[in-house]
Amino acid sequence: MGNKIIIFNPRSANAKHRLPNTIIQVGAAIHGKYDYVFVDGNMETDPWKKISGYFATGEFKYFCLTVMPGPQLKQAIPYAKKIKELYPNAINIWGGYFASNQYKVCLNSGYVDYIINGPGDNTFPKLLDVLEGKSDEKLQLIRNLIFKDENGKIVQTVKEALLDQDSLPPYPYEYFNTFYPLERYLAKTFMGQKTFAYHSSMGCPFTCSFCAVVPIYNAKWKAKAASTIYKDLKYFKEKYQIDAVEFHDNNFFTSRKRVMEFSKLVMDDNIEWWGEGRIDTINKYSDEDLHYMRKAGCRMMFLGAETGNDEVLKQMNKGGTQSGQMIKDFVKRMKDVDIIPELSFVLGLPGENEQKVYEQILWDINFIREIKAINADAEIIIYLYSPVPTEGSELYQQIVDAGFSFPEKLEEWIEPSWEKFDLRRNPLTPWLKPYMIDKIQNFETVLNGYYPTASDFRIKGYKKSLLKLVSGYRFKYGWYKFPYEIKVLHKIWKYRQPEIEGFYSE
Ligand code: B12
Ligand code: SF4
Repeated sequence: MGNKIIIFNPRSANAKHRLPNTIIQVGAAIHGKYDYVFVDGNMETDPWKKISGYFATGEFKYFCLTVMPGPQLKQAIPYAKKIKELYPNAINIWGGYFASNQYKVCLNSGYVDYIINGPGDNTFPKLLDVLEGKSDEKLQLIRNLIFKDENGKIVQTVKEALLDQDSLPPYPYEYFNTFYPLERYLAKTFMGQKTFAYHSSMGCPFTCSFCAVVPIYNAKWKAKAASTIYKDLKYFKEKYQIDAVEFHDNNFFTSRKRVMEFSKLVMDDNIEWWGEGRIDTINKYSDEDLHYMRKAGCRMMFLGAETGNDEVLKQMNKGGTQSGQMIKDFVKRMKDVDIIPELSFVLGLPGENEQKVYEQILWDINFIREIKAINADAEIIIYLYSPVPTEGSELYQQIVDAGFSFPEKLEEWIEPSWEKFDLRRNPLTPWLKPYMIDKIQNFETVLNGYYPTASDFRIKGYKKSLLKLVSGYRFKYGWYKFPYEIKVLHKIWKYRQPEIEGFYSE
C-alpha cells in the first residue's frame, strides 16, 4: 500500500454546488509535501466508484473526510466503513463540525481513526508526519487532535491558538481545477451571474449556548485582512469574471474596520456580496457605514435573530446586547439602507412545561409577523432547535434533564429521523410535540408563500403573484393548518429553502 491521500467532501446538497473551501484548505496544508487527490461528492454521480478506484491502485492509504451533520453523513459513514473493511491498513481521518462535536460516537465506531478537532492547517501535516515515520513527535502533543490511545482511551489534545490567517498557505486553486473545473462552482444566484464562495475568518468571538461553533472555537476569532480578501477576489474576477460573493464565515461582520476597508477596496468592482453577522454588532455601524457598504455591493446579510423574546435570548446566551426591540429597529434601518436582512429564528427551545414551550412558539410566530410588517423584504429562516453538545452549558443541562440523548452508534445518525434532526427540521427533542412542529412548519409554508424568498430568483412575476394570492387569506387570518395548495405550488416550482441547501443557483 502506498501513502497517497484522498481528501473527500461528501455530498452536501443535491445540486448547484459551492466551492468546497474546506477540502481546498485541507489540501493547502499538505500541498507540495504529500501526494493527494480531491474527490468532491457534490460533483460525482458515484463518488464511491472514484474512491474505490483510487484505492484499487494500491497507491492510497489515507481516506480523509470533512463531515458536517446532515446528508454528508450518508456518504461519510458507509464509505469510511467500507474502506476499513476492504483495506484494514487504510487510515480514516475525519474533520469538520460533526466529527469534532460528536467525536466519541465517531471513534467508538471502530473505523474512524483520527479526528481533527478544529483547524487542521498544522494538525493534519503533523499527524501525517508521525504516521509516515517522518517525525517522532508524540501524538498527545499535536494540538487539535482526538484519537484512541493504545489502551483504547480517547485522548483529546490541547487546542491550538488560531493562526494568523494571512500567513496560511495559499489555496491550491489551480490544482483543484485539474479535478473539478472551478468554473462549475461559479453559479448564477440572485446576486450575480457568477457567484464565488469565500471563507475569510475562523471561529466566532461569541458563545451562544445553542451553537456548534462554540465548543470548537471557544469564543476565538481570527480573520484575513481586507487586502487579502480583495486580492483573492480580484484574481477570480480577472480570471473567471465573478460578479458576486458569498462569504461563508461564521461571523463576517465582527470587525467593522475590516468590513469598511473591504468595502472601500471593492467599491468599483461591481461585485455583490452576502455574509453572516450579528444584529448587535452590525447595529453599532452608523447609517453612513451601512449606506457605504450597500454602495460597495453588500446586498444581503444573514443574521441570527433567534427569537424576539428577551428572556429566551438570555437563555440562549447570545452574549451580547440583542433584544426584541433591537431586532425591530434593526430591520427598519436595513429597509432604509436597502440591504436585505435575512433573519434566522430558532424555535422550540425547552421550557418549564409543555404549555410554556408552545406559548413561546406562538409568541415567536407573532413576532415574525411583526418583523414582516416593518420590513416586508426581511427574509425569514426558521430552524427547529437541535441541541449541540456544549457540555457544561446551562442549556445543555436543561436538554439532558428533559430526556434528550444523542445516538450511541455512528450508523444511527443516518437513520431518517436523525438526518432530519441534523437539518434542524424535525428534532427528536422530547419537549417538542408533533402538533408544535406542525404549527411551525405550516406557518413557515404560509409565510414562504406570502413572502417568497428573494434569494430564489425563479419565483417572480406571475408565480410570485399567484403564491401571494393563494397564501394571502391564510396569512391575514392566521389559518396555517394544512397549507397543501401552497405546498403544491412550491413543489411544482421547486422552491428552494436557503436554510438547507444555500441559495438557489444555476
Ligand atoms: C459552505 C457551508 C455549507 C454548504 C456546503 C459546503 C460543502 N462542504 O459542500 C451548504 C450550503 C450545502 C451547507 C449545508 C449545510 N450545513 Co453547512 N456550512 C457551510 C459553512 C458556511 C462554510 C464551510 C466552509 O467552507 N468552511 C471553511 C473551512 C476552511 O473551514 P472548516 O470547514 O472549519 O475547515 C477547517 C477545519 O474544520 C478542519 N477540517 C474540516 N474538515 C476537515 C477534514 C480533514 C480531513 C482535515 C484534516 C481537517 C478538516 O480543517 C479546515 C481548515 O483549517 C459552515 C460554517 C463555517 N463558517 O465553517 C457551515 C456549517 C458547517 N454548516 C452547518 C450545517 C448545520 C449545515 C446543514 C446541516 C444545514 C443547516 N440546517 O444549516 C446543511 C446540510 C449539510 C449537508 N447537506 O450535509 C453548521 C454545522 C453545525 C453543526 N451543528 O455541527 C455550520 C458550522 C454552520 C453553522 N454555524 O451552523 N453548508
Ligand atoms: S454569534 Fe453566531 S456563530 Fe457566533 S456563537 Fe453565536 S450563533 Fe454561533
